[in-house]
Amino acid sequence: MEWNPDALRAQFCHALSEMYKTEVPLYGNLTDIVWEADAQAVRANQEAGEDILNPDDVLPSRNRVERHGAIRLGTAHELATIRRMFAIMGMFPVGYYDLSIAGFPMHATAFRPKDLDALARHPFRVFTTLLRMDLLTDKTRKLAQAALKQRNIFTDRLIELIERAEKQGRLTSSESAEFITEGLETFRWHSKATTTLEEYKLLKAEHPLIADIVSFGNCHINHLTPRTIDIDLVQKLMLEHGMPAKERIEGPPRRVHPILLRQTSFKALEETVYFRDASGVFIKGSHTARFGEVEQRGYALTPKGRELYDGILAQVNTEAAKKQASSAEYEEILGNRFRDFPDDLSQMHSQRLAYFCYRLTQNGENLAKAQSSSGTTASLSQLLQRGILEYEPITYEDFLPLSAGGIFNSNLSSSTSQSKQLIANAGPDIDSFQRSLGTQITNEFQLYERMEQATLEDCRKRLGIETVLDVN
Ligand code: OOG
Ligand code: NI
Repeated sequence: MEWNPDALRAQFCHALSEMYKTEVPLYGNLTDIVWEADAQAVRANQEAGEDILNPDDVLPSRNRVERHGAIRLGTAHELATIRRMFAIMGMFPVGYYDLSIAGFPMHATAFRPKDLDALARHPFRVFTTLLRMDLLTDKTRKLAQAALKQRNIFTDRLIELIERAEKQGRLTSSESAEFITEGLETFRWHSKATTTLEEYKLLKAEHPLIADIVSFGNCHINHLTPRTIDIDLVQKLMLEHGMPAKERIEGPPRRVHPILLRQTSFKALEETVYFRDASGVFIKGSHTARFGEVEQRGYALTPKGRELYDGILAQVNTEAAKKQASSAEYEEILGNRFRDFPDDLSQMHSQRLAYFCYRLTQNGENLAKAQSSSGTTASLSQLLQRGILEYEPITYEDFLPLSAGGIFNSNLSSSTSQSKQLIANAGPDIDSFQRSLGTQITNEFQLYERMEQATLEDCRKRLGIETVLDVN
């Protein structure tokens, strides 16, 4: 088969998903539940006479295979190498996430395809976290550095294949197959820790995620996330199947016009891990890190829309904390407060809360053919009012791990007070992240903005209009 990065990404994602199913069988059950929920949602839609005859209209093929994963890395070299590995699969760093706001000594980016075509072919993304050595206490940093120095999370053959792909711009089909098998080794679970039980406990006392990053020989995938069109139904089915589901769905409430991201998961499993004791003998212990998650994606918000979202969520959390709300009460507060976020496309468009793709209506197509508007100037609102253009929201392709406004009470209970202080005083450090990465991160807002502008520019050209006014 002809080599192309999109096909390689799709195959890699599939192989990773199959591997994770054998490692965490509950994840396999979760993907079955997602299929069931999506089928039910489509049926319910059809029965309600919603005029959706083709399930693929609601469920484009990309949804059915869509996954995101998450990994946590320890060193700049690991991050830079992962960047090279993902680039071969057409995945690039988009967005910077400062996790110190939630009390984690980590920051992150997401590797994902950037353009609409590639996203439509396969939207695999990996949320990739880097440990921040500057936010560790001296003792923990020394321990972490010593453990990380000894490990190599990439096989030698994978490095050869990466170099080959970089040099030649492609891999043969047998090399691609090897790239997948070798690449999986970076993400595979190992039940033997590389640290002693004593070291593990020290790391864990400072923050459980430090122990998760430092104590193993590679960067095991810690969850995979299929996408659904009805997350409320998935949550219900998870509970019915007796899965250890989280109490409630994170993110915005259910809406007619969904925004950003709603997520739920089953809780991380406690797994047996073998640690060496001081005399080098393996002893039994346990570690809790791996889980399964599900998400429903909505529309990408502009910085203005995001600010509104963050502000409302902050109010929700303050109110819920004051009332010590149960999850049912939280749901109610969420619903009430989110009335301030218009659930109406034309409002979201006119207030510039979300990003949109523009296209010609049938009327617009006719005008384009006739070239009757050639050389004129028109405003965007005129073109919309006259039914020449129409718009459709752009899907949010990024993450919402801990939206700034959503954090009201950082969960630092397991941190020592010195490290707590270090993390609390930290701010984002995108420069250091980019230095470690060895490249610039693409700003996600700019990416959506450019997508929007490109569709408008395409319409303008086809209509032969000179300029389109009042765009923003
Ligand atoms: C962060 C994972 C973030 C999501 O869906 O927001 C993420 C972590 O590694 O703990 O996957
Ligand atoms: Ni996730």
